[in-house]
Amino acid sequence: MNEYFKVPKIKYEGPKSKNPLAFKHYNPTEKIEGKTMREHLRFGAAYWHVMRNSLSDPFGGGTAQMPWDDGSDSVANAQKRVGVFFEFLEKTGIDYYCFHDRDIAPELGSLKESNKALDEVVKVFKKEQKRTGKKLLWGTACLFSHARFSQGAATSPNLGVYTHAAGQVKKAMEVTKELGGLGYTFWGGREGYSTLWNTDMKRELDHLAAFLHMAVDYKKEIGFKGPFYIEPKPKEPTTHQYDSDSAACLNFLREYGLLEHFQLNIETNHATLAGHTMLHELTVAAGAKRLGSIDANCGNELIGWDTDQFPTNIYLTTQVMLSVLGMGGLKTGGLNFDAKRRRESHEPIDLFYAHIGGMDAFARGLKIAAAIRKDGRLEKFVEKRYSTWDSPLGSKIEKGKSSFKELEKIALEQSEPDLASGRQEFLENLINDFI
Ligand code: XUL
Ligand code: CO
Repeated sequence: MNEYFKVPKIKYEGPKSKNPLAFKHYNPTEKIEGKTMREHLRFGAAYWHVMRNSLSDPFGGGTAQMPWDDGSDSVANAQKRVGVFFEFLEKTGIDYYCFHDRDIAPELGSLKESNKALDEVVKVFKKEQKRTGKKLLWGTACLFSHARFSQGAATSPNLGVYTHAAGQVKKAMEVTKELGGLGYTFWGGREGYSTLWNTDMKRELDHLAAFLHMAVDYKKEIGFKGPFYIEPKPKEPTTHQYDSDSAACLNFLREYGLLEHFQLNIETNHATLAGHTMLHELTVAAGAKRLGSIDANCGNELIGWDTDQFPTNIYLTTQVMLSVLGMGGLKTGGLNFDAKRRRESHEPIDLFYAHIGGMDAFARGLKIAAAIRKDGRLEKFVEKRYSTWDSPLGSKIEKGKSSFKELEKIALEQSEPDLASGRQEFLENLINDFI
């Protein structure tokens, strides 16, 4: 078998190791809260970034060295990439992966030809999955790169584009199922607008909902059991994207009777583009019992676009893992590194440094989050902050059984409430004790 990366299998060597090609914190078999790190973290690699991202930017072409890739659109080239990718998964010890249909196989002259090419490449994925035990976390369709989608796919003003998108998603769902995919993601790359002068927003949203209802119907028809995920993002590429944040997605799903069929896939850089913290987005999703999966990355907050960087911030990973542990762990979802190297990091080995760093950052976040939970002071503080509600009147209100009349009567008689401090600084210091 060919070996494309001149790198050994990455092992756990512990915090004292100076080896940059070793894990210092991610010890897959180490148990935390009764589960191994591997079971908690469920790392995924993004095919589009690992195998297809040339690292180009608006001012210059790709820099990434990909000696295995002949640069052609041939099926043979696409098939060869699969072997390279699985070597990467094996060497990093990443158990899951995600793809767009057009990352793994070329888009050819017609949907028919593209579908045929996809089938040829999927055969190689099947073989490689069997050989290595790696699993597909989720599949998706690329409804944003081709020029036909420049004005949207499921929200296109053009019916022909809409039908093409439907045909493409149908096929992407089929191959996801064939590969035993655990979920299927919808990221509405071009579902939004550049200007409202040319846009019938209500009509576009109705069309999007009809599209997703057809996807739900087809999912039932083919017996695909995994969840559908919607991935919020507020802008880029469009000026305003309909799935702008967790709350907007939940509202859309609720309004169109889709909520029971969807969960959210939350991505850090999308959260910050929306003007939210990742913790906010996770908390909104988890509150609605809709936190399904995570696109693990971060952005450069000094610039206003999606930089898709590898997560190295321990505060961030701690918050993510507190959310994940708090909801009882990821079920079908995982931590998918939707992250790319900087354009300057063009050597294949940089892919390893990037993923090792992200995995170690999440392993530390997991250990820290578990320690904060074990300590219990943070949780107890929050519980206590609401303790006035743990009373007959509080529970009456929470059950929707009180009234303004009743509350006014109490308010007129009671003395000024004794409000306790929110103790933000105290809590920030407490968290720092664990980091
Ligand atoms: C784009 C993005 C996508 C989705 C899948 O910002 O995050 O790659 O994750 O389509
Ligand atoms: Co993403």
